[in-house]
Amino acid sequence: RDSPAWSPLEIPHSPDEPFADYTRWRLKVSDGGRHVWHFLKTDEEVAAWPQNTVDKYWLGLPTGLPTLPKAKTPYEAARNGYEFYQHLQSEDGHWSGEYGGPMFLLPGVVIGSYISNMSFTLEERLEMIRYLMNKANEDGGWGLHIEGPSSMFGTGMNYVAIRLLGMDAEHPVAVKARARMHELGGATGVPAWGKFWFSLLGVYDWAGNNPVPPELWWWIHVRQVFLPMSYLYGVRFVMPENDMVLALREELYPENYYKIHWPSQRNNICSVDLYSSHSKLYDMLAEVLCLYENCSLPPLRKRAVDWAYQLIKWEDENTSYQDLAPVNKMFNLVARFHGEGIECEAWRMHELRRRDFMWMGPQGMMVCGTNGSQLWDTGFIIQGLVETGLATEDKKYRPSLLKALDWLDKSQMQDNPKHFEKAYRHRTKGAFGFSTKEQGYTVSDCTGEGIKAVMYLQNHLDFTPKPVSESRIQDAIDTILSLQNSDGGFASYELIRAGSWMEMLNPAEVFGNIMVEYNYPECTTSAITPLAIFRKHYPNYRSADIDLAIKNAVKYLHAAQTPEGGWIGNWGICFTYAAFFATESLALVGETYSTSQYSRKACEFLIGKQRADGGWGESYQSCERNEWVEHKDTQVVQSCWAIMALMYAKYPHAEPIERGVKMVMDRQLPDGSWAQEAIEGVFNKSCAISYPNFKFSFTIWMLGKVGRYLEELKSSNSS
Ligand code: LAN
Repeated sequence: RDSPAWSPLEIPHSPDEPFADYTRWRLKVSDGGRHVWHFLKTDEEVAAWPQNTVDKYWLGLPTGLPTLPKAKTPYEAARNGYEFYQHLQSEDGHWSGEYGGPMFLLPGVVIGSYISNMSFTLEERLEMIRYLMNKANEDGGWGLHIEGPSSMFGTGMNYVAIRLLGMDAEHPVAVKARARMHELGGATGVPAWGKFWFSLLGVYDWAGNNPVPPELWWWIHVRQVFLPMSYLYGVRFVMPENDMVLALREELYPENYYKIHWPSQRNNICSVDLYSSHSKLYDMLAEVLCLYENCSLPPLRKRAVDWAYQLIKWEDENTSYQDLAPVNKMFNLVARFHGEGIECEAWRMHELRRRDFMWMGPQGMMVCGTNGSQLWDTGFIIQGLVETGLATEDKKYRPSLLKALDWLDKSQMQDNPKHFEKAYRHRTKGAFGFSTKEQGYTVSDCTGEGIKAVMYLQNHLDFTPKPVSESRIQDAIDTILSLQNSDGGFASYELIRAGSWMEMLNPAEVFGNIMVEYNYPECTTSAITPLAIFRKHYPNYRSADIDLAIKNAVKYLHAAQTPEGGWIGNWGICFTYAAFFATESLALVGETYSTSQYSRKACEFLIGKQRADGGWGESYQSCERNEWVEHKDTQVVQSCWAIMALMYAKYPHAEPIERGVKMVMDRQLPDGSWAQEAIEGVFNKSCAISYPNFKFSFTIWMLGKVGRYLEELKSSNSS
């Protein structure tokens, strides 16, 4: 932070043109799908490492891919889609992609790096600044996510980030952001995680934070984030003061920093930011903990802090220093920096792996929600290709499928975590994670979609080898079964370990439903569909367990359906996403439009939301409010989910489906691709997150299936 690597930069006033030559960026893919963007400095390097289509596409440069003959049928449109999308497959067989959206991740990476004395390259700094300039709202501030209104969390955190990265305080973008921040009341009212980062940096006082209690049994993300927080809070870490820190103390607050009464800031949270306000219970607990903090027993505190440090180390080692997500990663880094300094393995590994989260997009460099969505994107397109028949139609796609199988083979975890039960981890033998094997966390639905893709490739195609043995497939099935909760549903990373009353202790203010695991319709479906496929191919393995698991899961889905006939989506937006999953589960047990009231209600719910242009469109606000909120525009991806849902439900009327299909086909571009529309995903009710590959996987999948569906419908209607 004292080196030239953090010195002030001259920043142009407009972010429209790249700050660092876009023809010099390359995505390096290694180690089972690891993503790192490199900027090539010399012409020799550029000549030796040409830019490929994957680089160009994600950078927003012209790909030069040909114009295709216009599709006349949905199937042709799907084929055109894959003609394009095959070029985005990485050489190791997976599909890579941007995974941005949240606006509190990049500041964590920047502030954490700054504190821990890590630097960025000049080009990374320039393009992160440019990204923030591009993502600033009209009013000068930033939101919780790229489509959200300016909030104190977004504005405060990104203001600090852009300043640390080298923007001058008098740059018009900084001036405008600062004005917005002061209008919002100034940084005293930043939500808890902002208070925490600012305290580490020395621009907020620890006394203005609610105590961070040591280990409580929470949703894994909250647990893993609060773990390093409790360590850092326990030792009251503050980085040494410097000019930047002094300047930020002036800039962040409309009032005099040195006169702020910190203890009364603990529960001061800007109203724009508030999604889940503190419960009385939480506020009371915080008061008690504050009293405890005044008289905490040094030996007890030391034991607690040492134990927290041990758990932090295990988390780092279990995940090759990528950790569960970039939030706990950057806190872990600061904790390790505090514990061991910079001349150590931990610092070096954290520095190296930080880059796995940094992604170059057309508007600059961002930080992704995880180290990528490799498995998730690969799983869906493979299922799409096999189910539609594109996989077998043309021999020319075979290499692409073989490469994907090879990647999936290498991505399955074959062992339990190195530090297992003592680190409170769930089993991982046979599991797939959301991104890469190295990241090392099982997710119920990722294991499901991953093993489904493997079985599709190995058991449904005749030209593929069988690298994933039967016993490895059984391991995956065992992992899935181990994740079912007693009421039949599936959560994300673990079993539900505590009651939802824990939500009363939610301290994060800007998110909802974060304290414990919940059952999710999406995860439940992704878990049971591979069980059903497995049962067909291997009827002798745990078949009674599988039957029961499916039966109980469907019971859970019945109970989770809303009175209107939808399901609330938790990871995608929103009702169309959840319907796509839930109707598939119902179909597994023979529940369709004509046989089941649940399925019929789901269809009627969806049909009721179809728009005049034939498509569907809902806003991310559906997830915040748990009720359907129309988007101003129709969305291709959501339309595909809705049509897929109608097909799973065997919806008997062709006309609405045909209109939806036409809308999706009309939006296909001449090269077979689709343009990026609104953000697709969500988490913790309030934060939207991008899944740009969905516009390929779900269009190709839906269009490739729907032609046959409509034909069958017509022939059965006429007979
Ligand atoms: C993800 C991304 C993938 C997502 C699905 C697989 C889609 C879902 O079906 C299960 C949950 C999971 C794995 C998931 C959980 C929460 C994540 C990791 C994220 C949404 C990506 C980013 C988010 C993470 C928590 C971001 C950091 C924020 C905190 C509140 C700690």
